[in-house]
Amino acid sequence: MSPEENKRSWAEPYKIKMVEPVRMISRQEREKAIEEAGYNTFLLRSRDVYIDLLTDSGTSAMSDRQWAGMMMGDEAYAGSENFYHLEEAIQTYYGYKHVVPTHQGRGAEHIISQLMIKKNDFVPGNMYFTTTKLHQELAGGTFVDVIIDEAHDPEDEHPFKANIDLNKLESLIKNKGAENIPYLSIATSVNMAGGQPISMANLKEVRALTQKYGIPIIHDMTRVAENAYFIKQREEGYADVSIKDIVYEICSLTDGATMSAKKDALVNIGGFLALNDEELFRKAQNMVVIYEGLHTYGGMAGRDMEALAIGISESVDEDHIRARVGQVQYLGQKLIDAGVPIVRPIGSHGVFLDAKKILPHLSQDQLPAQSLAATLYIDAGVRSMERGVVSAGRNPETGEHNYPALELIRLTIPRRVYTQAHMDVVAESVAMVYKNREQVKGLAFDYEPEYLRFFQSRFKQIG
Ligand code: PLI
Repeated sequence: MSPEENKRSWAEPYKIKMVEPVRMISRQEREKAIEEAGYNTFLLRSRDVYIDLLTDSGTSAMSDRQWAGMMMGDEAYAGSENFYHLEEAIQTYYGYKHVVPTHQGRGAEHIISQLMIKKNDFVPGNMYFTTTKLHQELAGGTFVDVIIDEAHDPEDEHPFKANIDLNKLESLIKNKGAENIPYLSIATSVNMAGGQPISMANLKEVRALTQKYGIPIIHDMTRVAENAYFIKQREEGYADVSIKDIVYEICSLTDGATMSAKKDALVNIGGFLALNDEELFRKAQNMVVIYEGLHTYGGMAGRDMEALAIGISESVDEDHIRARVGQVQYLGQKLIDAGVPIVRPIGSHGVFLDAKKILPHLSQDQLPAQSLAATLYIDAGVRSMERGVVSAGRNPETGEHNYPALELIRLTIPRRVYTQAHMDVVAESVAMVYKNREQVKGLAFDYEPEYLRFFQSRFKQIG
């Protein structure tokens, strides 16, 4: 594209064929709703939400091709035709040899963790993800963060904040012994860092280092196409490489993958574990029948697998990914222009507000991000998600809160769902909340479940 063309306005590469009405309830009703939800946006009813930016997981709009695929569901218990379509799509676009379907990402995380991690193992990774880390811990392992330091600084403009710090990784291997490190857990487009990418150069270096010690790499490929988009934009030598080829190359540098297909792959439900090692695959295939379903459906209906096979091909489409990440950049830039502190650079799947900076009058024990998310909902019915101390949970040994450096709320953009006008409303609402930030009060836990507490905890206002 010429520089002039690049400057011209552009629009979504689709038109809308079906609509789902949304409604804005009154401020008084919103105040009541969030109080009844224990100030936890996960506990709101979706009918009370105007613009739902809780997550991009399973909330995207499927294409007409995907819906047509849904009608081609082969709901046989065993050997569904749709499974073979899915297997072929995964082999074609990602290059992994073997596929174990699961109901969603955490189903795959459960299986790989149980199969590969033994008690007292260490699992290094480029920042934790909630469900991934919990499954590693439940299998007896300890997660160790080996991401570069820049990832923990919301203001640092490093273009590849998901990169692995090779020194941190190698000293872990030397200290703990390669035999106690079952695999390196690498995520593309790191969620908790703000949707930040890993570079191909770093991935290649990491591959060389881990190969030296015989440590395999398991790839959390939930948002791999979005990571590929940033590589194309930012990394030397990739401007003219297709997203499809970049995705394939990333996968080729790893030994297996867990996938929550509810994100990149544009479906409302689904996931898989992909592996190159035949023996490990056989074990995973055997295990999936215990926890998920037969090895040719793994918790998905035939129609879900068909929609997923089609979604995978659409996820690497150049126009799609440009519009998808472009919409996130549009919202992020509006917030930067309004002076709101957000994680920089703007991420791939959402804009992350820096609650520590916005609410300096609250300590991390007063749960600033949780409180900010509740306030934003009250202002305009916009639902976001806490990604701070509540999400980080407790240290399983000491029982103390984990205090992450990043105390954020995430405005997560579903794919192909909202318009630019919705983004404008969100930006106005965030700017309003930012203006009145001194009035935001802290929160304290009222109820706290044992696992993944951010989903179900309830809070009460303090001060
Ligand atoms: O929600 P699942 O079980 O399909 O997938 C778990 C999962 C694994 N890895 C990553 C990077 C994720 O983002 C992820 C789920 N994320 C959610 C639900 C989110 O709101 O970001």
